[in-house]
Amino acid sequence: MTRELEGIVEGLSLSQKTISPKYFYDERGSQLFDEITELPEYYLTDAELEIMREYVDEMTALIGKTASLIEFGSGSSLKTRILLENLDDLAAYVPVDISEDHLYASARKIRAEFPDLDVLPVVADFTHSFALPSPAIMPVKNVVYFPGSTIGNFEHDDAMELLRVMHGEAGENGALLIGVDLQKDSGIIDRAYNDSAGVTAKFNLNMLRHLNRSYGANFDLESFAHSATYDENKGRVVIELISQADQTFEIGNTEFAITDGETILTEYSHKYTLEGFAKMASDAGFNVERVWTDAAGLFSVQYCTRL
Ligand code: AVJ
Repeated sequence: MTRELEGIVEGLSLSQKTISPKYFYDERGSQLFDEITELPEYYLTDAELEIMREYVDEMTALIGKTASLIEFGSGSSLKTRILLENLDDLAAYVPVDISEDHLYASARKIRAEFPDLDVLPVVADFTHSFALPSPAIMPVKNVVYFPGSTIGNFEHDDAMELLRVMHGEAGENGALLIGVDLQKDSGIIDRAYNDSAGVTAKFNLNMLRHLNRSYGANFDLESFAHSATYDENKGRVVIELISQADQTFEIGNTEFAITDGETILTEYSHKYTLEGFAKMASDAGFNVERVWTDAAGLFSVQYCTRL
């Protein structure tokens, strides 16, 4: 068994059956996620883009001259382009992603759009520290960019660990620019993860299709249903697939039984208060220096410097 398959089997062997959200993103899953970002109910992307467009000048002033921008993720987003268009004197742009194909494809596009920019992609699992490339021009500082509130996928201890990795990669006088979704009226959050067109349901179920196609599983997609509920006390959306029957499924020659109504946890999406995020940042060695929000106060982008 490959280590990846072992990890999947391990998660499905827990009393709360769990599959990591990283298995959402095969080609179809990435397409479905792009569709989610365009849904009227999915406020996160619109709000973050609004913030980037409105405050990019303040962001670039804080980032300063001749910085190296290190993006955690492949950097295919519109938000990254807004930053790059407005940062004309970067020492380098360093997108970091575990998926080599995805990373190199998006790096090629960025190079074509920004021919003067030193684009230095790094294939790495950014949840662990990794070596940074040396740009031709010596950077004045490193600024880690982590948009999209992807931090929300991580439970507290893992989020802390990730912030510490970012702290390490930022280095002396480095900084972090991060998108963080905020706690708000539960109806707004509920609708964002239970859209009326059913795209989020398709996205969630696609994880099983992905495991069937790439990991030799035999999930019956018809007999699982999408569920997303906001736990206000914990400040997180719990996204699950609910079995619609007593049934069995197989993956990597391991058979599992699941009962009618039992769930497979596929994702958490944590929502923060400004105080809650500031506390985590400070525990990881960062000071939140500036917070921007959209006009409706749904989402935040935060500039954190090393303490
Ligand atoms: C990419 C993790 C930020 O939590 O909102 C969207 C993923 N899941 N709809 C999120 C997601 C269901 C998204 N993140």
